[in-house]
Amino acid sequence: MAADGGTPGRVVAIGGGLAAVTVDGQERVAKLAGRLRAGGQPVAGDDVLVTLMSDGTARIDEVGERRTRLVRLDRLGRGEQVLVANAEVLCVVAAAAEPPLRRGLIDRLLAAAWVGGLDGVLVITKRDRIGEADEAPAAVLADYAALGYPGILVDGRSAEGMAAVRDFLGGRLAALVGHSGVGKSTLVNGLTGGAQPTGAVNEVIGRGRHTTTSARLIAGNGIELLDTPGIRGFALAGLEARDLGHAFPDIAAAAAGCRFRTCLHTGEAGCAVPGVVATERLVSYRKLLAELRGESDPLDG
Ligand SMILES: Nc1nc2c(ncn2[C@@H]2O[C@H](COP(=O)(O)OP(=O)(O)OP(=O)(O)O)[C@@H](O)[C@H]2O)c(=O)[nH]1
Ligand SMILES: [Mg+2]
Ligand SMILES: [Zn+2]
Repeated sequence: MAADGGTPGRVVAIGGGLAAVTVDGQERVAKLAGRLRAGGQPVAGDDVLVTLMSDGTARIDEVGERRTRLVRLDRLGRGEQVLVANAEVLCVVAAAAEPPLRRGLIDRLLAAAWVGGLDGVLVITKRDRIGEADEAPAAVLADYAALGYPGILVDGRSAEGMAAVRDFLGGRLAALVGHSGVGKSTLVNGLTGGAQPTGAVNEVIGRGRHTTTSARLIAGNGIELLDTPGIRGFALAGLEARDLGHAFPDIAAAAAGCRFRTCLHTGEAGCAVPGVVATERLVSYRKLLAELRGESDPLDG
């Protein structure tokens, strides 16, 4: 029974067919209206319209238009899966050590940021785990900064590292994304003051797990962040193979020199990209291109 109608709210987490939503600064468990269950389900970060029920719960009736979205191919490889909505920044988190830093996932996620309209940035954690002489993470940061993706290297468990990330994000809503164990939740908890999940969130996504299992919007200390579960594989979605070059700023710039406007930079005559674009970036691009063209399976590695 509806006690109210059309109240604006925000999705904090989704799980088990339910949502935790903030309405007027209060978290509530919400059901999804029937037509939303069929498709177009809300995700963490979504603006929604809810009906408040007399028993203190709510029902989500409408999902607002998304300003940005982080989207990937779903696990069956059939459709798109939106992970979070309305983040301004995609903060790719990688560790300097444990797990080892790999560029492939970084390139993938930065391409997904382009697809979804987010600014891409990079945070490398576990600075304390490498020696002063290890320049590899700094070199990675310099490479991406040159492409227009700023980044920092921090010890995410130190007050200094936390303050650096806070300044770096500058009050923008960031979604933290990366492999499991890189320190996303450590940063989110540290920055927001370690706010414990409310009853509503616990009811929706379950309590007491160390590893993050669902995306979650967390607010505290005057900052809001989207924490996400560790990513194993991330298959790009939401773009055509012919547009992939636009998702790589270095390739997009170099492509102006290609003989053919339709050049896909896979060995065509007169291609200007090899030699200009870093080999590792080209490898990432070609791997993604093969996946988007259905020549390799994005979900088996
Ligand atoms: N030495 C060191 N350890 C860190 C740092 N940041 C995080 N850790 C540790 O790394 C482990 C994993 O951290 P989490 O924050 O849970 O990692 P996560 O990215 O949220 O992992 P998932 O939720 O599984 O995706 C924890 O034991 C943290 O204490 C860091 O900068 N330095
Ligand atoms: Mg986590
Ligand atoms: Zn080319």
